Amino acid sequence: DPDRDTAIREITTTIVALPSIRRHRLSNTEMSTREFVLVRVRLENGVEGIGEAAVLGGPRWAEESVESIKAVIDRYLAPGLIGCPAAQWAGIAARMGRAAIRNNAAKGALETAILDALTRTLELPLAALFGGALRDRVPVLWALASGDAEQELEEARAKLDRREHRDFKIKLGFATPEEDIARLTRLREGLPGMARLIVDANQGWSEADCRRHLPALRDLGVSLIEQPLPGDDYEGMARVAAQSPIPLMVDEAAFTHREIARAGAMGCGSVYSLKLVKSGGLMALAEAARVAEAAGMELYGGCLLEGSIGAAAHLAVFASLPRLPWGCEHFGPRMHRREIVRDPLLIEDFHLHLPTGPGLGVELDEDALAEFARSD
Ligand code: MUC
Ligand code: MG
Repeated sequence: DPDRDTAIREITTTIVALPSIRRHRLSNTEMSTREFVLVRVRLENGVEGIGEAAVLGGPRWAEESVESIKAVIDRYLAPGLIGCPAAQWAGIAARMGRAAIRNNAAKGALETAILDALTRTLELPLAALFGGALRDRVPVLWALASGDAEQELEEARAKLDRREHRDFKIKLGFATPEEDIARLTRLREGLPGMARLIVDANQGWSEADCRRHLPALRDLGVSLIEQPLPGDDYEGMARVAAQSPIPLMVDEAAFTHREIARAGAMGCGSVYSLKLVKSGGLMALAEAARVAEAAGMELYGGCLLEGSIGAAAHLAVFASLPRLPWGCEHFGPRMHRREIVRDPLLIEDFHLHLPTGPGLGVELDEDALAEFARSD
């Protein structure tokens, strides 16, 4: 009986803390160690699946923290899923929805692990569940976020020289807009090989800041402005977008399908950043892409600095999308000094390559996991 063989037997969670290559700054948070929750799901047939629940510098990018994610999974989500057949993912998502509202990173990692185990059992790549991969690699940008222009120039030049990244996302909002523009100018001048220049203010600018500084961003050849205003200021974003010569990208403003539809209908932006931690599941992530496109937004493959496990999960969906004009930003696997997988994802020729093999296509490194599992 396939349903009995693929019933969920056990779910475990581990908080992992990996050292980053450098401090990563955002308008409202920063991190030097990346913490996440590893979710492991074992089926009755013995097959194990894995998933990654990401946060960024504590409960600051969104409300979830590694501690809350672990507690919500262990106490509220996991018990109701024991015995559920892995192929019944719609029923599993409904059960999780009844057990806890939001908690999207927790739900997303749990669903990833279940679908990984299911597709490993079926000996299919995870992308098969989303219609199959339409591409085997996705363009990938690199984020500059130390705030020190000279360090950022050196970092970006190394990426260009190694042909790993030519598109860059510059994090703004932890300095004044004037300081940000000076830093951007320095980066633009110092990096003639840069292709796309994207900026993300992580809700740190006001509407007046946008009015004052959009012309300078246009003169610097900025391709995309991500979430300049607070996520709940739909009216402000719509006013800024209406007068901006540069497309705006909706990030923190829209998690649910209804928020995406509303942001699109109100004209808050013309690009949407897809993220597992916003959608709360890979199935919902694939749906979010359809909703965003139907609401008039182009698609961008967003991240929350996931490592290879979370990046592979996103890639399974991204690879199946008919259109992904902005590529993705899953540079996370290169933000760590060490990873907990044996086969970190490959970045080559400015693209992130889809792993091969069944399921997610990445394998846990138990020794590294033991080393970096957080004990407290
Ligand atoms: C965000 O807001 O986009 C993704 C890349 C990065 O540098 O920060 C994150 C979150
Ligand atoms: Mg963002």
